[in-house]
Amino acid sequence: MKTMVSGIKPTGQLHLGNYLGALKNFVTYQDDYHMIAFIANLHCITVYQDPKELQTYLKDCIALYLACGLDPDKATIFLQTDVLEHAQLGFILNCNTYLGELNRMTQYKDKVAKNEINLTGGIYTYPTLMAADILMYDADYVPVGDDQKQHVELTRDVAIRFNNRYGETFKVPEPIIPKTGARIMSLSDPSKKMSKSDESNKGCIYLLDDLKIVHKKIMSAVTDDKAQVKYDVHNQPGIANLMTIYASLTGKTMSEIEKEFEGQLYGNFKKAVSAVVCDELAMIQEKYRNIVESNIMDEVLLKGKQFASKKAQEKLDLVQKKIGIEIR
Ligand code: ATP
Ligand code: LTN
Repeated sequence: MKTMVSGIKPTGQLHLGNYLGALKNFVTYQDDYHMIAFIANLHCITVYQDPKELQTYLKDCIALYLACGLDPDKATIFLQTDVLEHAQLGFILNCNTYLGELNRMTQYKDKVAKNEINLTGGIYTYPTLMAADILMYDADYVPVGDDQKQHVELTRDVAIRFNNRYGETFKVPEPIIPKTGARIMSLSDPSKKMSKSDESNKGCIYLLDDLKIVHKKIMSAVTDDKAQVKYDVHNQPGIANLMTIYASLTGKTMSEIEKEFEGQLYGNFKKAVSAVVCDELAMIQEKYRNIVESNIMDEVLLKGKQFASKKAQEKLDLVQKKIGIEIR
């Protein structure tokens, strides 16, 4: 069985973009692949997090993994910090990555370009820790949203370089980007991706949002004055985004959706989008409540930690032997 590895940062409440771009696909893949899905709680502190809020986000994130359908009997679910080898392999990979490569990472470059203050060393070396997460488990594939593609490409380069230097050690992984839903945009500004750090809150649908609020957010999503439900990302980005959400949840194609809403007002289309989103979230939220009550999260994380730790210890040991830092 081929292996997939992916993680989500608990930097806030998970949103529809995380679900459609990543989590929903993890659930689909868990039947045919060994899905290793972890919570990237080290990556999340590369930007300051309020410790109390972080606790809430962490617990919600684990519960949402399960509520969205990840099954601990099929997938391996764990906390990144429960497997100490990630940070150590991250450092080793740092030593095999060039500054020029890290300087080219758009996530870091964007922050520099926006003149964000107090950028940390953690942000800069974020991609090498991510490479460690992936290479540790010999992942064949890495299912992620569009924004993470560049990090997976760097992971490939670092793996190839390491293998050339020290002999075959790492499997070279491939990113898997969903055809629909890889970049869900903000409802209030369709030029920006839907993000946990959305300041206005209006553009982002959180998986645990009250459904009345979800409906409101969708009904007030920014559109245009063209009065046609047509998939045209450049000229009608707001409508294209709503169509993407609708397509991801119904499995319909863009031309089927165009036909379905031909000649109809945007209000009708938005109501239909809201209905499918609310149905999906109602299901997730009900499961979420049951999971929180049942208290199974500790058990799930322990099982995941045990499995992942064994693999990680073996891999780190092999790596350290190859580079000669262990006394044998
Ligand atoms: P933020 O939402 O704060 O910008 P992030 O997207 O950078 O956070 P994560 O929450 O760790 O980071 O992302 C988890 C997964 O969700 C990744 O695979 C990412 O590509 C995907 N993802 C995040 N936002 C979107 C989006 N708007 N559309 C599609 N996929 C997304
Ligand atoms: N960088 C990712 C989160 C992440 C990840 C990973 C994804 C950390 N490690 C390994 C896939 C594989 C993000 O910001 N979304």
